[in-house]
Amino acid sequence: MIKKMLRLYFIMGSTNTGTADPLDVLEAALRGGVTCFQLREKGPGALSGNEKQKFAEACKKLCGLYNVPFIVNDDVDLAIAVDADGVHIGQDDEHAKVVREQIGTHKILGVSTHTENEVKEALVVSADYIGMGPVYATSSKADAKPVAGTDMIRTIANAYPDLPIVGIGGITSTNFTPVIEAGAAGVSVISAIAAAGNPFVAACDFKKAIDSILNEE
Ligand code: TZP
Ligand code: MG
Repeated sequence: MIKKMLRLYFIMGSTNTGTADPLDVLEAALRGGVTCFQLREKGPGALSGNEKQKFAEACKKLCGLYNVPFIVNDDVDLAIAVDADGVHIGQDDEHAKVVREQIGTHKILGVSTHTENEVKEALVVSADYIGMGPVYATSSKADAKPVAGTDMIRTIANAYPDLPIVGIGGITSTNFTPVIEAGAAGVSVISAIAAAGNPFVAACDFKKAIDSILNEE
């Protein structure tokens, strides 16, 4: 189930969509077939407080209409307040063990990892999936780690064949194949959809391409 959810994992905040309305972009992405959504509200101009919560509620509602899981990045309190389907955290956020205790076992927990040790720690707290990257260069994350390619994804996928892995960082509909071939269950993208001229077409084309590689609908 989780592996299928990771297939085309769209990440967005209100500052990632240029002049387009972020809720319109999210709706277009959902219509186009994204399989999971993460609200990642950060950086200059990001919403906070009540505005952020209202935006999260609107995103969650849209995701619900398309039966797509709604995940919140970093902000565990917000995830609990809006009853999100899950939380995604990085290595610099609250420790995964604490987050798992806060959200319980019914919400999805995703953890960004870069080394085998980080993966092992994520497994101890029963992370439902791990993110790995940046696979390629990205301009969507100011403090992104050096480009990692697909080697670590391959290593981890071989060592833990059942672990759902999603690749991230600079991934597009024309360069994602090596990520899937390395053993990732899917790819997560910000700009390939959020900054596309037509996010609906971008999501549709991307989804078709991934489904054709994974040989199922
Ligand atoms: N973590 C590693 S790279 C990245 C995050 C959140 C940004 C991915 O954005 P894009 O536009 O798909 O490269
Ligand atoms: Mg984080």
